[in-house]
Amino acid sequence: MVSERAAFERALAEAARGRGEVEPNPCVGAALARGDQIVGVGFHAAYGEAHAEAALLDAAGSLKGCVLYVTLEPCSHHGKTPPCADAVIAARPDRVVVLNEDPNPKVAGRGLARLREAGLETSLSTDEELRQRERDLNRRYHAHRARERAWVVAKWAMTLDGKIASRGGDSKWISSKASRQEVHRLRAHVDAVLIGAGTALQDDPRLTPRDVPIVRSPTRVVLDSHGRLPESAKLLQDIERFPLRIFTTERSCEDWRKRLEARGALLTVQPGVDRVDLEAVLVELRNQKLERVLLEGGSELLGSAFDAQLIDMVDAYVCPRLLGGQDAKTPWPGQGRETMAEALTLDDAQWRSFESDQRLRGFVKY
Ligand code: AOF
Ligand code: ZN
Repeated sequence: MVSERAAFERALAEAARGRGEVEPNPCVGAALARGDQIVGVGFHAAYGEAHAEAALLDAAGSLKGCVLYVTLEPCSHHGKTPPCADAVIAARPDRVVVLNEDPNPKVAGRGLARLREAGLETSLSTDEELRQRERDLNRRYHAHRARERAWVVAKWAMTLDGKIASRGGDSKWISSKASRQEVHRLRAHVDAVLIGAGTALQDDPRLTPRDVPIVRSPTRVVLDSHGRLPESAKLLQDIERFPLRIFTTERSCEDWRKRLEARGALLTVQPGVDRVDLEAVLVELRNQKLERVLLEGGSELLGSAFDAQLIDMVDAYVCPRLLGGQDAKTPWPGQGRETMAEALTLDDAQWRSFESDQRLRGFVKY
């Protein structure tokens, strides 16, 4: 017989494979045991994609005579995917063991209750050490649940001397083709892609995922305090597939708002401010179920997001080019930090290469 410990060791190792790809979702892993063998595993590999149980069940045959071990309670709600509890019930393993309940109020014990009501023998593990390892693995998930705003991934590509655009504002292209392709893949795994109006004017980007499988259709979001985005902007194309939301202030002209709305953009006016308040935007996005946001610049917006401690994860591409110059753009202008003791550090930082570039991905610790 595979021991509970051995099965969960494997399931936890599977769960950890999703780190960096699934946040703010939890890392979840599953293992299927029959007799003295683990006959199947699965994990939640990327935000918006299949949950661990679904990944395992897709690959497994009959579950008769099997025990299913899952690191987190199977979900009971319809999110981006159907409830895992229902899939487990349909597959009918002999027994289900889970490490911890899902703190998501939409689940919170209901997944386990559903399995029991369907007559499946279901239990929570009593191994405190294993249960604690699951909580440690998902401490960012728990912390995120306790707050109100969306999760923010900041992405930028910079030259070896740390510039994200030349002094003339040019940034096409700092990074390699492979890096840019990876960014398109990331756009397909977020709910929203966010930029400032300066970048929208300078680069005229579309912000859509291209030449990659579309898992989600991200909403494009522009912070445009003064109403500068022209009607000719490429962001106004493809608006049915990839919604466009613009946050502005009372300083933008009414006529401009009406014209963009007529083109299908969703306008939100923040009252009583001269500049759009990023934190309020992130709260609003989460209320709209846009949980995972990719912040793509520019320099000013990244800087104020760092100053305001609103960046959760960083994807920084370091590229073998140099631009030089005092006035070239950097990823954190604004106030910054005075001493090394106050410098931000990245947790779980990992390097990966994309052609000639290196990407550093890590979680920002405040
Ligand atoms: C599971 N198995 O592998 C994960 C679960 O946005 P969605 O639809 O992917 O749903 C995310 C929520 O689902 C997340 O907040 C948490 O409650 C649960 N995550 N549940 O049964 C999994 N990743
Ligand atoms: Zn699920």
